[in-house]
Amino acid sequence: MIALWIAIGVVVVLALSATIVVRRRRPPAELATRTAAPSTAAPRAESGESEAPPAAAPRPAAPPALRERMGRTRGLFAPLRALGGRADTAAAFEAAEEALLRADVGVETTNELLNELRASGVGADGVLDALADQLVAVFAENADRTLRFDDEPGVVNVWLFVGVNGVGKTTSIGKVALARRVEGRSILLAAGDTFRAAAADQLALWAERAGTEMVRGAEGGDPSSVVFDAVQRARARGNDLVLADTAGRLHTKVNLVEELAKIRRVADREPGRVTEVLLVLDATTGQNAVVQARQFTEAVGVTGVVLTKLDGTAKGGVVIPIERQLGLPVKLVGVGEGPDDMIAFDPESFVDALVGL
Ligand SMILES: Nc1nc2c(ncn2[C@@H]2O[C@H](COP(=O)(O)OP(=O)(O)O)[C@@H](O)[C@H]2O)c(=O)[nH]1
Ligand SMILES: [Mg+2]
Repeated sequence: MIALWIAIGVVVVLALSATIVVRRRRPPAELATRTAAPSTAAPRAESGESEAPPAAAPRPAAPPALRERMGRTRGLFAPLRALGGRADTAAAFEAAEEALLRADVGVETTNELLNELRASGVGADGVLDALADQLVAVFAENADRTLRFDDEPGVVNVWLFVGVNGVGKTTSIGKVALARRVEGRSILLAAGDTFRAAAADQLALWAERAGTEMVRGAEGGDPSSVVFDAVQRARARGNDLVLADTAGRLHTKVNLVEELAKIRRVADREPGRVTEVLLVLDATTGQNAVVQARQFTEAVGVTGVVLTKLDGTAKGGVVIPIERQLGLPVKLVGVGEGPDDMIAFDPESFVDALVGL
């Protein structure tokens, strides 16, 4: 009899907590695009793009929820959450410090955040809430996370994807190409990683998946001329956006930096216009991602970050120093290897997923 009552109790508690979880979930964010000059924008839909009709475009899949994909970072705040108001303030701060460090927020940023929190005089039961507010405030500093797109007629937008080898540049281009096709943009891919033929082959697979054209050069060829040809071709075909892949080797050597600067200059020549330089960073590398972000920001003007592999890592906290120390907005996050595993970075969902209020 007692066992029956316990079973009923467990079912009721589970049902209640499921309702709370469902209620807390926010609608997933779309991949937003900001149009640079809305007042002079030409109507796009009637511009007679040579792409396939909308019916043939890939169908939008529901974006994955960050909370479910955040992997192991999320679990790090469980001990602090479990403390509730029962601990003394010092113990709560200790748990917060441990969670931040293990999430790879980094020593410097962790200390800064906790010092600010201490100065606010918050007690043990308020640490988690105050930390969540503080993190939301960090992200509010870089408020614009939309992907920039210039609607001026005749302009070919170029989004350059830069970053070291293996971080997920090519995969991210594929995912973005699919998402843009879904939005009705007319895209062309540029295989600017000419280091190995396999790099262009990999991009060609994504081009096929996304139903877009791709321009490639010879192995070992000049990446700038590939991007130049892609812009010309895009203009001739009526494509309004070129997604350009680049090689990520030798990032500490001067020649990659020079090469990227040259690609950027060439891509910016009429009718091309570089509207995004997206630095791709691998979340699993933790603090190393911050080092890379610093180097690339100095070398080429980065306009936003794509943080990949947020699934299955405990180092997702690295977005905090990237935003706070470098002032770079994280615009997209990769949460898997599949074509739909890319979502717009939404700070509130991230903080919600992280501290799990
Ligand atoms: N789990 C996971 N794997 C990813 C993600 N993005 C890319 N990858 C994988 O990371 C590896 C390197 O990606 P690639 O695009 O070739 O990197 P690139 O050298 O920068 O172009 C591949 O095996 C991808 O499938 C992601 O968001 N999550
Ligand atoms: Mg690649």
